[in-house]
Amino acid sequence: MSPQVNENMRPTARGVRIDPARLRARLDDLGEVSPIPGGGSCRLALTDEDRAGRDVVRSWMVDLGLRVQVDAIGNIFGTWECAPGTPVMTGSHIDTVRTGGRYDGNYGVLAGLEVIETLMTAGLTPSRPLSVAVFTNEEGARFQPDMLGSLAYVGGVSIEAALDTLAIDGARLGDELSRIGYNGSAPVPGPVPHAFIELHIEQGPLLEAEGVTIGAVDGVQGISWQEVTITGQSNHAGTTPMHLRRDPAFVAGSIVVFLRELAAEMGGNQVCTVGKIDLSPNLVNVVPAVAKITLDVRNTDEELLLGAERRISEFLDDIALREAVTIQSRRLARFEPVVFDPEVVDLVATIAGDHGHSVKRMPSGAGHDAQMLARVCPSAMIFVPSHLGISHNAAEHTDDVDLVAGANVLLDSMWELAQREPSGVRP
Ligand code: HGY
Ligand code: MN
Ligand code: MN
Repeated sequence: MSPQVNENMRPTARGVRIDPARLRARLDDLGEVSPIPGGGSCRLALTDEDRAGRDVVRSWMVDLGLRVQVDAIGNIFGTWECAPGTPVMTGSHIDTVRTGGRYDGNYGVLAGLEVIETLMTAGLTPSRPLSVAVFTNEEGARFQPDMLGSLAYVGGVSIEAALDTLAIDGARLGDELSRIGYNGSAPVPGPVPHAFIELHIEQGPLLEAEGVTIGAVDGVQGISWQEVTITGQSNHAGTTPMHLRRDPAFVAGSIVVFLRELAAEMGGNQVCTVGKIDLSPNLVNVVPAVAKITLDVRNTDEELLLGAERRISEFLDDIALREAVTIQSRRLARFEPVVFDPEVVDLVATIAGDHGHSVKRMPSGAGHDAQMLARVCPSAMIFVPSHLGISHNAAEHTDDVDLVAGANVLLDSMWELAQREPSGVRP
């Protein structure tokens, strides 16, 4: 379809549509970088696998003639300098969890490149530059907190502190950046974009269950991550009477059960997860000495999230006494709920409707880089359905028709945002 242009209107992107095969091909090519069985990928942040993914995406940016910059925390930016002014930015991440799917993060980055290539091919020039970002360590699986690259980009953490962050495997973030060659020179914090919009799979079941194609995401729930270290007494599994044990594994298991029961009692959007349990010495016939577990606690309401944190802290104090163990807690991440710019959310919903799609306004259960950019510029997100809500799993899937629908909504959203005057930076 050719762009709908008439003599007294600037050509708009409406009617221009992305190339589904080209987007599909890039998703599959990137998905094949460090593949895991089932169609996913494993590219933990700043590993050799992440470097390989970065190199591929950067080469696509260069092929498109974009200005490619890497900043001091390894964020990569490909900018189409087609017009003067501050860019409209899109993007996401390409680092994955160990069991990453093909679309989490990758889709938002590659759809951004697809939007630019579509406009270039159609001979349409937006009113502002368009930029695609690849943010470092969005997942937070190897280095905590998550969204560390975009957090540093908006000045939410100093570059010095970010570079000194230690991985779960002990590596220092700054050393890993240098090792993989992505310790860039562009400044952190970085320049404030005109607006930011991120396209992402929902990673939850709602859109598919309700038969809705596009999510106009109006915010992100609050996130509280902590590492809890439980120290008891290592002992012989056969000779130590039960009443004499100081067993960290039992305490860890009790915390898992408590979190499940707390979430059930609170209901609503409350979610609690123990995703990582490490026992030492981790042997069949030894009562452990130490258990280390991670707690991931989230809610869309800050007061409820604070209440959940208080309940957990009280439980830890109580069980430490009961079981004669010591418990230390280390905060890994804490982000309050974020509300996206209503005008940008409205734009997404309007454009999706113009494209003939059903739309649902909804918060995001997952954290995203957009929640950091929302601190400095008008930001929002576009969701497409995840099959059965599965994500952080190689079985993650979104139908091509939905991937294409989301990318076309991104295209028109970026085009329109480029036309708009800058609004005040969010308070
Ligand atoms: O944990 C999250 O919500 C995101 O995937 N980093
Ligand atoms: Mn993601
Ligand atoms: Mn993720």
